[in-house]
Amino acid sequence: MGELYSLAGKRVWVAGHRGMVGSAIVDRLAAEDCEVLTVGRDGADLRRQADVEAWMAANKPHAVFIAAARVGGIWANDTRPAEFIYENLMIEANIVDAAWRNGVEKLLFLGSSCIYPREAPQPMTESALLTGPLEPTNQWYAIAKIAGIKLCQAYRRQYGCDFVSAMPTNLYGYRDNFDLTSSHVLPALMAKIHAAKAEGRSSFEVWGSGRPRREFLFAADAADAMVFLIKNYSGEEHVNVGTGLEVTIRELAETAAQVIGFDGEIVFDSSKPDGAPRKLLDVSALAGLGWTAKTGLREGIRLSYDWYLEHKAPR
Ligand code: GFB
Repeated sequence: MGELYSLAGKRVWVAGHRGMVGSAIVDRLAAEDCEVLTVGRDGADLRRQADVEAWMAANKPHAVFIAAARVGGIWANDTRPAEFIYENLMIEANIVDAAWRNGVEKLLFLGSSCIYPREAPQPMTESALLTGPLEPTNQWYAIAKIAGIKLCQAYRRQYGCDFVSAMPTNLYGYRDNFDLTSSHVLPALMAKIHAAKAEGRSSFEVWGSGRPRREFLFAADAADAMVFLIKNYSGEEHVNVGTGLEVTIRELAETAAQVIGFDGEIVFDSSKPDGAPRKLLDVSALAGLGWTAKTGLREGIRLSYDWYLEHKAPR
């Protein structure tokens, strides 16, 4: 089936180009015949409507990826609720509205699998949205991202905008955030295992019980899925983006330790929250469109850890 939308010869803005997903999308777009536009905070504060309107009017992108967001792991989400709901609402509202005003042909909004109810039947289909209470630790971010989906749907209905939404699962990869207070689990484990190994310690700490299950998609694969969707999908409903595979946090820690080459013990810190017990995505809608993930977890951890060693590991 031919592409619904071609990027050839187009100006494509990647909002959030410095982040893990945004930078992966910029890397992936190198294979497309398009002009990639980016803007730093000094050029436009995406939380400020006037900044976004001025930049959009001056640069007139044909297509937009909203990969800009205030993101973080369970601890950051649970302890900084105002930042997570305010900044994400402002960024998405400013960009979606300015995109409409400036005639953007195609926009893809990135959300997260935390938008689904804590007890949603697993694996979670797109139709599970808003069918039950959210996971408390990330309800603020989830509400903002649900609003983003609704923004794209509303502008499609009222103004005919071809704006679509993608809901990726937990992501990891190059240029991830390895700060232990704000990061997601996998980069945190890599940093902690690396430190334990380097310091000759006999154990490393894992938050919670180790029993929650999570799905992990390598960021470069996620970027490929986003480019695939902006070209091949046009519809109101958001699309799940993941691998359809899950592991327990204990299995994840054991795998990361094997890849990194550390055979010490895991110490579980039960004072930290487990968060959602599971949040496995049903990825059959995306598969039906013609895309499936390529990078397995062990290979992705190896690639990510090699990047960490080269760019982030303490010397
Ligand atoms: O990745 P994570 O922070 O976010 O935590 P969520 C996943 C699981 O890993 C939780 C456990 O059960 C954590 O308790 N975990 C174990 C750790 N050790 C660590 C550690 O050292 N650091 C961290 N961060 N976790 C996020 C949402 O939920 O998922 C975000 O809060 C976003 O908004 C993201 O949706 C994709 O998977 O629990």
